[in-house]
Amino acid sequence: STVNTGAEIRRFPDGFQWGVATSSYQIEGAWDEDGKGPSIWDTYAHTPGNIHNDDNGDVANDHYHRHHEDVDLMRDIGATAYRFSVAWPRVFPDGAGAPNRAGIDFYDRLVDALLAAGIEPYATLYHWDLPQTLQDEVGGWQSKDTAKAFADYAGYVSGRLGDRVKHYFTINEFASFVEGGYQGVDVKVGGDEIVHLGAAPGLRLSDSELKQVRHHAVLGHGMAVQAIRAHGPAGTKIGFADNIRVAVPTIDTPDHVAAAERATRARNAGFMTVMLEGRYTDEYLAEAGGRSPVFTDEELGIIAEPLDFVGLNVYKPGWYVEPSDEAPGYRDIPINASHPRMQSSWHLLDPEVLYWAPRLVQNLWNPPSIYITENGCGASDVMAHDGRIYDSDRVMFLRACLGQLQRATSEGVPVHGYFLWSAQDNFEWMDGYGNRFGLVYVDFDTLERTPKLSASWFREAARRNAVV
Ligand code: GBH
Repeated sequence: STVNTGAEIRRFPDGFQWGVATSSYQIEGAWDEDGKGPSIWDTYAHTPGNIHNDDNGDVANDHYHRHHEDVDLMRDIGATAYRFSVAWPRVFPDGAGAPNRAGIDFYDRLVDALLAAGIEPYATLYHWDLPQTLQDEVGGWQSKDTAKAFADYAGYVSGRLGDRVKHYFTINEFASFVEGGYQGVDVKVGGDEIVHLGAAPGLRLSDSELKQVRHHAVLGHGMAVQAIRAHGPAGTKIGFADNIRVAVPTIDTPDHVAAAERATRARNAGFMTVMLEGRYTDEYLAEAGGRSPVFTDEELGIIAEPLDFVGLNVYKPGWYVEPSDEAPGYRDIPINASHPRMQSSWHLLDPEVLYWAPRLVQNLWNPPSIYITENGCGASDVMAHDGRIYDSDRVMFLRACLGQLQRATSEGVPVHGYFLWSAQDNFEWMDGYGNRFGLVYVDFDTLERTPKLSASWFREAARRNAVV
């Protein structure tokens, strides 16, 4: 008699992509080689005091020179897809003007290597490494000129790679580079000492000014979608990869789920909601004095250019909500101190967010297709036994998260792929090399790569297209 093992029951739909993800600044290194211009992250990380241990991405994983080895590793891990980002200042050293042939040639070689290994390339066009020239000359995303330059660059890349790259994500995590880079937060660290946490370019704009930056970012997204459709071959598929803030209901009943939908729509008003609805909510327009953003109806149309898919970076619940009879129809639930976390200070643990994120997005906006463009966790590693690298917490995390994602697909939510962050340990922004997210361990002295226990788990899950 046959026994239904978990793997037989907990299968994903046929054709589901088992991907891994990285970004240019976090792995490439070669920061000033072959004509690449500096990015705001080069500048930010070269400024003492911004990054843990004053680490930087000058060498990082040296992926620029080791991409063949890295593609082999991805194939060994069983990845069917790879989400990488193109470094804008490699392709346009000054952000605009003449393209740098050697820069685009690198991605050309990478894409060929991926296809030869049977791995589908998915390209992200902006993962935060803005050309420094655009920051210096027009104030980066504070100016509409940056949105225009982004669209020109996106059109050029899709024209050059479009015969082989069929899927593009315009922008990665709007809130992370807009809120982090253009405002940041002051945090109390013991006693009265206050530390400013941020991201490149490290500005401190007002709430009202920030709304204009958000507007230029979503406008840049929409203009890039149009440019890719104009320059790439017919059938090219386009979306964004956003870190949606997910309101998680504590009870799965219609009134609680409706409250979570209202809350999720409201808290994503400056990014996902306007990109998928083509209008700013009245509540959002009234925020911060109501004078910003300044925009036209034509721009709203561009921002809401129809998409082929929505990409969601999902690590943690945004927060929890319950219904309320008073406006806005939901109430935030405080999170108590003993709620479990993963290694990163921000990383609240709730695997169910991999179920709720796509389900709420489907209920609210019903996109044709959804990808989980990032999920994963920072973790320490144990190398104690037989020279092998053990990361049992990551295995726990992945199995639980993918179990919830499988639950969503089994209920008909159209999720067509999952990209694990990350293919390898890499430069984790403000944490430098002090926080490891990889399926593959990287020794940052020798740059030797070694797959972890979690890589064995991923390979088997991908092979069976199921939670194992
Ligand atoms: C993603 O960023 C990035 O796309 C990727 O480059 C990065 O390496 C990866 O995840 C792992 O961190 O409001 O509590 O969420 C996520 C980075 C976004 C995490 C902003 C912290 C702010 C605190 N972050 N977030 S919170």
